[in-house]
Amino acid sequence: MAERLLDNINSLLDLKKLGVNQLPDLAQEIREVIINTVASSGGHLASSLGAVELIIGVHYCLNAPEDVIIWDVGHQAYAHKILTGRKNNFATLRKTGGLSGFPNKYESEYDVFTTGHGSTSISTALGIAAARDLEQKDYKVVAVIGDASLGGGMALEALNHAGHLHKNMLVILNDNKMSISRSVGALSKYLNRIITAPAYNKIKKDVEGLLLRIPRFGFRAIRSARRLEEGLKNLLVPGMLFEELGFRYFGPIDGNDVATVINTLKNVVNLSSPILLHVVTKKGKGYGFAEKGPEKFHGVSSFNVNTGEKMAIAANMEDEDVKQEKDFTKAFGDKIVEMAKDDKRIVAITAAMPEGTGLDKFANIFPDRFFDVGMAEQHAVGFAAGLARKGLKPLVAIYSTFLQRSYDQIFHDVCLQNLNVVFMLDRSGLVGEDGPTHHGVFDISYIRNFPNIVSMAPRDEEELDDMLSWAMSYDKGPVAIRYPRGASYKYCSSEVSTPKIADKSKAPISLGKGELLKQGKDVTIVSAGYMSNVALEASEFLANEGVDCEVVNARFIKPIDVDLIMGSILKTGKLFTVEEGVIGGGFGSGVLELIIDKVGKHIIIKNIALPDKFIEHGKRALLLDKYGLSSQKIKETIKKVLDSSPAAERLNNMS
Ligand SMILES: Cc1ncc(C[n+]2csc(CCOP(=O)(O)OP(=O)(O)O)c2C)c(N)n1
Repeated sequence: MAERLLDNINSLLDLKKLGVNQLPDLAQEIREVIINTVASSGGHLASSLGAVELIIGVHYCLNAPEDVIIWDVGHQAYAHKILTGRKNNFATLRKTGGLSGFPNKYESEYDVFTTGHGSTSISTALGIAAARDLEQKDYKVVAVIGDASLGGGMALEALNHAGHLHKNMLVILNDNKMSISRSVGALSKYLNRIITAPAYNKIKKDVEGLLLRIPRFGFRAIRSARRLEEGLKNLLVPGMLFEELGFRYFGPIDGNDVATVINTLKNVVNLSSPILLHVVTKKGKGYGFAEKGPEKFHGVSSFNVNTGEKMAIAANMEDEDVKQEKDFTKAFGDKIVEMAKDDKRIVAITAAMPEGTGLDKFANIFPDRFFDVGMAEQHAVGFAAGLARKGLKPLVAIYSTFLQRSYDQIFHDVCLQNLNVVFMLDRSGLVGEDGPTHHGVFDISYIRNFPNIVSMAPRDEEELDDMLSWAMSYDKGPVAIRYPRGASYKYCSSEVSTPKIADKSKAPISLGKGELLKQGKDVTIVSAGYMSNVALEASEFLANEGVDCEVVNARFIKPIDVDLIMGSILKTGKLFTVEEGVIGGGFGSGVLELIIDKVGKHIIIKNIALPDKFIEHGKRALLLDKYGLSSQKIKETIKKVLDSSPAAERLNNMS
C-alpha cells in the first residue's frame, strides 16, 4: 500500500511541514479514516466529515495547545483528534475504555474543554480570553461553533458580552445550514441570505481576491478594504448583525477549500478585536450517502461503507435515526399523534430534535401545532409555559440531559405557575457510547425537588401510552415522564439471562399509585418504571438462592406511593430501592424521606443507584453492570447486604 501523508503525521509540527498544496490529499486520507472508523464504532459522521478542511486549517495556522481552540458540542472534532496525537487509537472511538466521542480534557491537552452540549463555546472562549488578558499573556483563543448551536441562548448571550468586552478572539461559524435536521429560525435564514446574496457575494469575492493576491500584506489589505467593505455591507447586507454586536465579520468563505481557509485564517487571526469568520461547509462532505442524507448520518450506528446501510441497531446514539419495531421513542411518537387527532389543544415542542424524540411523525401530520425552537431548550420550556397559560396542552420532548438547560424555566415558568405542561424525557438513564455529557442520570433529582410537578416512569411501551394519556388529561399542574432509549425488553438484564418483562395485567394509572409486580415475604425491592423489569429479574435470581422478594413498581417518582411501600416493608423489614439515576436526591432518597418516621428501628435499607460521579462512555449494558444496576449485580448487592447485616437474623425471626 502506498504511503499516506497521514502516516507521517504524528504531531501538529508534522502537519505544518506539509505544503498547502498537499493538504487536500491529507483531508481525503483523514476522511477515509473517519468513515471507516465510524462505520464500525458508530458516531457523529456527517458533521465531522464537513469540518475536516476547517480543522486542518485551524491547526495549520494556530499553535495548539498554547493557542486555545474550543469546539462547540465537539461532535465535529474527529479530525482534531486524529491530528493531535490520537491517530493510532482512533479505532477505539466511543468504545468502552477507548477514545471519547467528544473533546475530553482528561484525554488530551489539546481538548481544552470537555464538551457535548451545544452553544457553550463562545462563553468558554471569552472567559479564557479574559483570563489571558488579566494574566497579560498573548495566546490566541478560537471558538468553532455550528450554525444551529449559534442560535442557542448561551451563544447569543456570549456574543452580546464579547462585543462589549472587546477581547481578541476568533469565533469561527461553521455554517452547513444543518442542525441534525435542517436548521430552523430567523438567524438561520439570515445566514442563508448572506451566503446567497449575489451582489454581496460578488463584492466579497473581490475583497477576498484582493487579500489572497497579497497574502503577506493581507493584514494591511484587510484594514484598507474594510472601510470600503463596511460601506458596501451597510448597503447590501441586511442587519449586519455581527458587526452591530461588536464583531468584525469576515466571510462567507468556502470551508471545504483548505487553501482558502488557511489564507483567510492567516489574515484574520492576528487582528485585534472580536472576529467572526463565517465558513460555509458541506455536512457529510466526501461520503456520498452522508452528503445526500446528512440528517441520517449525523449520528449513526455501525454501517456498511459501500452501501450506507445500517449494520445494527447497536450504538446508543443520542440522535440515531433507526427506529426499532417497538421502543419507547416510537411508542411516544405514535401515541401522541393518535391523541392529537382527538384533542386539538395538544401542541408539541422539540429543541432541534424532531427525529430523535419521535416527534417527526407529529410534525408531518400537524405542522401548525408543532414547534421546533432550535437548540434552545430554555426557550422551549418558557414557550410551552406561554402556550399552557392560554389553555393549550403543550408537550415538551427533550432528552433528559439537555433538559438540564431548562432548570430555571421548569422552576419559574412552569412549576411556580403550576401550568399544565407535559415533559417527555427521552434518553433517561445511561445512554452508553455518548458518555458523561449525555447520560440522563440527574433528572430524577432535578425534577422531584420542585413543588407542583408530578414525575413518572413507565416500565414498558404500553405503560408509556397509559401514562401519556393520563398526563395529557391531568389538569392540576406539570407532569414529567422519563424513559430510556430503546425498547423496554432491552432494559431487563446485562445480557446474562433471558429478558423478562412483568406481564401482570396492569391497573389503570392513578395519581401517586404504584403496582405490586410480585408478592414476597423476605425483601422489598422498589423502583419506578423500566428498572422494575431489572428488579424483577434480580428477584428471580434471588429466589434461586432462597430469598423471596416482593417487587414494587412505584410508577410515580413523585408523589411516591408510600402506603404501598410501607405495607411491604412492614411485612419484609428490608427495603431496597433501585434506580438508574444518580444517588444524590434520587428516587431512593425520596422514599427514605417519606418513610423515615414511619418505620421502626429494625429495618435494613439500601438505595441502589448510580454513584456520585460522572460516568464514562461505554456499552450501556457493561456500564449498568459495572455500576451495579444489572439484575445480577442487584442480586449480588441484596445478597451481600442480607448476609452481612447483623440484624438479618433478628429480622428473619421477627414475624
Ligand atoms: C444543548 C444541546 N441541545 C441539543 C443537542 C443535540 N445536538 C447535537 S449536535 C446538534 C446539531 C448541531 O448543529 P450545528 O451546531 O449546526 O453543528 P453541525 O452538526 O451542523 O456541524 C444537536 C441538536 C446538544 N448537543 N446540546
